Amino acid sequence: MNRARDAAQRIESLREEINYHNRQYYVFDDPKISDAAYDRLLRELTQLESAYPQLVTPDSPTQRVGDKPLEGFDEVVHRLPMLSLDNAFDEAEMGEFERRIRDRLKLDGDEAIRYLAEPKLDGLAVNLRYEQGKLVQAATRGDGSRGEDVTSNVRTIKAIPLSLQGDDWPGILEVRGEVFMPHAGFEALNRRARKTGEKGFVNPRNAAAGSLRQLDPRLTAKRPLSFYAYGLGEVVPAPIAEQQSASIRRLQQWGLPISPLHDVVTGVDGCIDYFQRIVQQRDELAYDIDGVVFKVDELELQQQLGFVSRAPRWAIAYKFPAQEETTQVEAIEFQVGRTGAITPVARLAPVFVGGVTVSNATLHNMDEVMRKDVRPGDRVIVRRAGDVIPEVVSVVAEKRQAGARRVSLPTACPVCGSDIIKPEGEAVARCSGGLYCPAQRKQALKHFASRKAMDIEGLGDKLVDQLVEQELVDTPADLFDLTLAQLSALERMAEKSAQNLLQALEKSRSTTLERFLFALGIREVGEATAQSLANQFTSLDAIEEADEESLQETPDVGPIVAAHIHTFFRQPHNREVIGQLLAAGIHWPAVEREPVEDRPLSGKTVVITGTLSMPRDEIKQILQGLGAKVTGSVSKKTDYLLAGDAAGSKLAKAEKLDIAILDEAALQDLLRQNQ
Ligand code: 9MJ
Repeated sequence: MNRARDAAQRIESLREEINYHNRQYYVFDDPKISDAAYDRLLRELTQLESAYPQLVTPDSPTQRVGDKPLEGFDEVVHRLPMLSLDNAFDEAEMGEFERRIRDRLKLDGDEAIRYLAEPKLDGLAVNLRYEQGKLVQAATRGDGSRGEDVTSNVRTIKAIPLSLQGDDWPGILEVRGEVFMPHAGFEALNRRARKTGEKGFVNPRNAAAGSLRQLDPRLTAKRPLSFYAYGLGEVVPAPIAEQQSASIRRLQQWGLPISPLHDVVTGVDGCIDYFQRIVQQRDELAYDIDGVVFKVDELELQQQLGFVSRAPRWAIAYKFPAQEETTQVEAIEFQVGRTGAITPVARLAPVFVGGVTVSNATLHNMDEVMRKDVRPGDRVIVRRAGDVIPEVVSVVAEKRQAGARRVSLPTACPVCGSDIIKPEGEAVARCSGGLYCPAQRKQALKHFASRKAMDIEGLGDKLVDQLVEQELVDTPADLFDLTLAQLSALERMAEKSAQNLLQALEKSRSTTLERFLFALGIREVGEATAQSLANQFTSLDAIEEADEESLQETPDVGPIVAAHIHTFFRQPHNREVIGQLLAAGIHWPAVEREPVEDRPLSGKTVVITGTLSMPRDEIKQILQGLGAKVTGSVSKKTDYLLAGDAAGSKLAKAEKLDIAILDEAALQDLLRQNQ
């Protein structure tokens, strides 16, 4: 008897603890324990509940694993319609939105309107019904009046509380929000799908929709879905607050996650300012958003404004330019990169996507062309997100014309005719022509001249193309033999520009060892590796002569990279070009660094995120000066995350992995201590 009582107590406290950690993770974005420790708690609870099945309750955290499969979804009639949002696509349309509101409310000139602002998630809208604090029903939006009952599936989403926190919630509370799939989960899901030969999902939105409309909740339980609340349906007794902002904050107190990026802004200027801020952060967010939503904050004013057809007059979605569009593939061609990698590229009927006109999209490699089965003439979905290269997402299969033929990998390089080699098990095919291939030569020269390499200002892509095509330049060393007469004779090259270029070449002669190493374009030797090599060996001679074993003593240089470096320096041609470059006067100061171990961040890997007071490149140099290796993404190997303002997914990941977070003040302290 006593034992049962102890079990009941322990079960209760485990549930509280698990729910607390769920809230810390999903609602406050501030996890307090590791995934492993969380799993241990859940396991203990599961074991106790199976020993005492009479103590299982529907809102226990163990009850999220998924019920039995359904035959189909029941229909749910929404007690209050689920509205959609009007859109604005530019500042003028935002201005009109505010004008309409002011006119309708008969506001005079100086009364400012306050708006709740939040990112617009690209997921699936749901209505969650809590009765007496317990989740009793979850429904999709459907047509706004009727949706589908997806309660069993929604119960598996850990971000959604099965019972509300506290005791001051209304007896009936309908919460509206968006179910979405964060990028990391989406990528993992697609990786798994590919491994088992399944198709995977086109984008996180489709993955979220597919997961929620899955008839077997046990499968939904395995899908990494999340949720943010942004509104209310039926509430009895109402109201719970006077402002939209206060309502969602109350939802947060009751354990529902809301967007941490929400804010209250004033007037259309405040809206535009907020929009710009979110645009800046967009690429760093852990999930897709397709715009920003503004809602008149005073609920009293919302009442007065009401709604037209299916959209409230008091809200608007200021949308980003579409990131996905459909267009036609006119041809599939093969490009040759710096290291000879052959990349299939889709030539497209021009289409406006992600804010620019796109007429080429990468297909990455032949495996990808086969997997997506893209053929000339197909209609395809093209995606351009942020600064990323546009890519073909998928083919619109229904629109394929009869007779559309697959392309195959050419056997000879389209530029130089050398054999194309695709090693067994590798996705990438390469032209075997090396620097004999003009395409590789051009790319090698472009890389050599680029900002982070030799930084030869004015030596752009078009100019390199001309120089190679007119056979004025074969190797990087030839650049330094160019004369004013040769340059001035080129197309679109005034004498002044020619002089400027010669000056830029002159300036670039004085460089650093790490830039020079990076500029050589050795496979797999990026900026960070070049820096490590320079630190480790301090002279070019030492690197040239190093065997693979000693190369591998360099931080982050493994056997593959070591082999690439070693092979590079064994090629007589490469040694010759290096000799010519040095003869042309390229030089750098002696690398005299303190022994690696002595600097404050020696051996430490640092990732930078968020907005800082200096350009990233400068901060990177400072960190490297302190001995750190600076990398792009957070992993278990990261020692510190330097987080500026509005840090997003990297910060969340670092916190999850228990990685030490530095702010800019901490960096300044380190610098002061080491002056
Ligand atoms: C999204 N999708 O993030 C609304 N939404 O409000 C936000 N959608 C909405 N609000 C009223 N943040 C209807 C839809």
